[in-house]
Amino acid sequence: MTSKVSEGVKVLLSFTLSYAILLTSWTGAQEDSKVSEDKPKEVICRNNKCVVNDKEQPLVTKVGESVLWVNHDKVEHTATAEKDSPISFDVFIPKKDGDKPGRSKPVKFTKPGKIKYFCIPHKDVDMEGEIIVKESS
Ligand SMILES: [Cu+2]
Repeated sequence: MTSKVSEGVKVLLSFTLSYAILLTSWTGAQEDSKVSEDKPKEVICRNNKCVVNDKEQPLVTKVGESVLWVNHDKVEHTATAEKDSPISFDVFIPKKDGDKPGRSKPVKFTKPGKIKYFCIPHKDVDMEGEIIVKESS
């Protein structure tokens, strides 16, 4: 009798667990697609580096989409396109305020191209990044 009860608990537990895992992964996927469709893509500034998905550079985006910079450093940065870049921008990236990271204004891309950019105060430590803007299909 006792073994039957514990068997039942085991089955119930494993069912609950797999359901929980399924639910978690489904929610994560939903959130991901929402981010890429409605919100600007984000470049993270950390330790005077521009980071996309932990390491990945360049950031690839499309015409009509926007990009902004989120700063976890206690110093200000800029995202400034190189002079020979086909698309020019120069945005100020505020430093973090307490626990709240600084956020730049979004940059919306209106034509395709490959952009190299840098941070004015940290060009000497190679704080730079690259964005590829693809034709929207
Ligand atoms: Cu900087």
